[in-house]
Amino acid sequence: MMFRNKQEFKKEFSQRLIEAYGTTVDQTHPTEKYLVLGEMVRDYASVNWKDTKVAVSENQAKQVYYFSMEFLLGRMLTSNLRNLGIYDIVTEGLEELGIDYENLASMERDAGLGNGGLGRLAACFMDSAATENLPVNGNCIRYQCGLFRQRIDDQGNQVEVPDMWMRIGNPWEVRKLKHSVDVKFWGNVEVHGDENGNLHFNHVNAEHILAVPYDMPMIGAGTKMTNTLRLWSAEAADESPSWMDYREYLSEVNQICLNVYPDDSTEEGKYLRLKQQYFFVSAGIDSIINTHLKQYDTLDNLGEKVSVQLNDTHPVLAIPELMRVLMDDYGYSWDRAQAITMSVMSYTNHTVMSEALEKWPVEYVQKLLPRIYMIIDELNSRYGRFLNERYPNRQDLWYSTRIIDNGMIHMARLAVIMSHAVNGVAEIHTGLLESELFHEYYSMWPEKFTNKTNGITPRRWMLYSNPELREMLKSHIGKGFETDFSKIEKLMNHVDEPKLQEEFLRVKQKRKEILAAYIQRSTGIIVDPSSIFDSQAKRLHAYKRQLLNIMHVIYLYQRIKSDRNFRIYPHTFIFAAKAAPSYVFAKKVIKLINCVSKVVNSDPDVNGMLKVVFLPNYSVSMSEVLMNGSDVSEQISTAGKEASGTGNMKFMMNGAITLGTLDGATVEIDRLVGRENDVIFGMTVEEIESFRQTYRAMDYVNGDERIRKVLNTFIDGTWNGDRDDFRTIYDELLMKNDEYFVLADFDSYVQAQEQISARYQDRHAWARSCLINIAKSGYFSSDRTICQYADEIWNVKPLKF
Ligand code: KOT
Repeated sequence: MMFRNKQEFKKEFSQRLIEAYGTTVDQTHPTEKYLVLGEMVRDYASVNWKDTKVAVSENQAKQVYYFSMEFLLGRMLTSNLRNLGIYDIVTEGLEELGIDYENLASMERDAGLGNGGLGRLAACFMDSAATENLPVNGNCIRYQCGLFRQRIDDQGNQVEVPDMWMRIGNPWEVRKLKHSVDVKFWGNVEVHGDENGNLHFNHVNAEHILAVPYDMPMIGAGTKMTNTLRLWSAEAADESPSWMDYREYLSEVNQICLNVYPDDSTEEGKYLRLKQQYFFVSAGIDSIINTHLKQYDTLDNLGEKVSVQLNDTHPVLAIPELMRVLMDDYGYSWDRAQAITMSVMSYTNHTVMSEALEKWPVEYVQKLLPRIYMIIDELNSRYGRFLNERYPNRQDLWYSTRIIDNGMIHMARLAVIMSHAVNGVAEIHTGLLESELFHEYYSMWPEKFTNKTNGITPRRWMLYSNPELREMLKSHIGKGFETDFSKIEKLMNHVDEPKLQEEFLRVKQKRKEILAAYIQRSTGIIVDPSSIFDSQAKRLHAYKRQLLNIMHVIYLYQRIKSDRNFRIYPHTFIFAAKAAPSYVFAKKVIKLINCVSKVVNSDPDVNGMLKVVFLPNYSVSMSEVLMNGSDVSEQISTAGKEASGTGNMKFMMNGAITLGTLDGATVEIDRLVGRENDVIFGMTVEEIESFRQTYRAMDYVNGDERIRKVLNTFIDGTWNGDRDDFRTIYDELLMKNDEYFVLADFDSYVQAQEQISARYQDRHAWARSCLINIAKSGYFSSDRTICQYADEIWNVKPLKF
């Protein structure tokens, strides 16, 4: 039974606890209480979940499937309770039972099924789609361990430890054994011709793996819409392959869903990643087909009733897989199968970095997925014939755009050719796709390309995690913005009110105190909440230039040390970042930040002016405290490299000032808030392009004493007594000529930081800028983004029931 009020909740909760654990309520552990509460909430949502499925089917609504290797959900309890509108009943009920809700909520481990922005975007989209009544389902892997948990050792190194996020159980998922499907690897393909001259393909001697789905409800805010995130788990089939010892088979099966992005530096590791990709894609396509056939009994209308969004290239094998099913299992001709597939598929690109563009060696795909390879090869040949007909004198086009090139399968090329829509994730990024990365395709098919600037769910990222700000806004602009976030712009009418400015500063102070307490709990470092909290939180990557940030810190430290009269406004520099386990340079930068932190924080000469904090184990739930407790948002990537960024939006929505380059969505933030309300520095994309040929990092060392002094500390043992430890960083800047223009932008960055300090000291003007940032953040709600996908790519309408 569904509880309708506090009394019923208390009764059911206590009863369920006793029944589940056979002990008194008092004797149960907080993790047990969390689990039982989570299960109750899931069951509560199940009625809407059922109603959603019925409504979709009765209305013959088009369904969207968001295929993504990552879903960085974070914790779900608070978000689910609030979206369902039962947060007050539950938290008050618990209080009356003498149970602290926050303590219980903190038992939930983040579902860290991903590594960065791309995965968090997928999670924001699920929240927004349900809220906007759009039938959008997720498709991913049920990773037993997330990415990894990050520890920092005594020397400041990142150490990876297992992230056993499901140890206490996952109350949100429901195992759906009846929807299991069979996925085939290895083996070979037998071809038979029939009397009509048609070919039949039979995949034999394969390794069969059972894909079992676990469904999680994706609950809309203030609506009944409850979509499904389907996570696939690999289990052993009842037969092992004839050519494999059954124990070897079991261990192969267990590998598939073990963790996110397994190390791919070895051949074995590469096969495993390819296997993961095909595993969740094949299972996902199979289950789409089964659902569709149950309702329509034909696949002729698949293109009208199903859209698949490919979140970068990791799920692009869905394209040949759908072709395979249509042709081999349901007898469609090549041309029909291709037309249907193209009308179903669309592709989002998230990076222009060449090393991140996926390519698979032909022989890997041939061996692991023999039939899929045949289809890709045929697609490539047909693409060649198409080019020949349409551009007979353009051999060059073939060489630069073919799917199979130099023994490698280019997944992004396959995606662009075979999708009806291709999008980038911010205006500048989409522009670069059109003019650079995909320019040949763009000139052939300009209508395929669209921009969909990213967004973030305002619920998790502000309304639920920053109640102080939410209440302040409510009292000035009314409640409307909670359900229609574009209404937050009403705040523009109030930004000049000194009273509101002061109120905002108090709210920010409160959030900074909460962050300060978090910092002390997780690092032992005591920071001053009246100092400027300047944060850079994102994956560690050379192009994101955490190095530029820490070099500026070193520069400040050196000035303080060398000039007794030098004063700066007290500053706390906060970093949070995970580095890929095999990314040597990124790990060095983490170590450098930690070593600098140790030296600076313990130096009495610094006299309260400077603190450096590295927060270990960056995660969604950490961000919920970090972003709204910050004054300054560091978005300092080399222009042209950050596709969009979404952290920039989270900081902005909570009233932080962006200190950034004109890159990704920061360009759009800057345009919306105006140059008086952010601090922009550094070279633009155009400047970098024209400068690249002649750039000599060494000139900046010779020409700038500040840079010279900072760089020297990388080779003189300043930070930990070891002269060689940070030499790789030194070499990257000088021997390898500073690929990301850190030195070229250094002076401009120092000036930008000086502007921040100056502006911060005019408290009213600062608060006014923060309020304008909040007021203008409506555009960055993922509710807006998801509606644009629905209108402009998927052609799906909200489903009201
Ligand atoms: C990872 C591996 C291969 C290809 C792309 C990625 C990737 C890109 N992972 N995360 N991203 C980020 O995606 C975000 C959401 O669109 C962007 O805001 C951000 O700029 C990307 O770096």
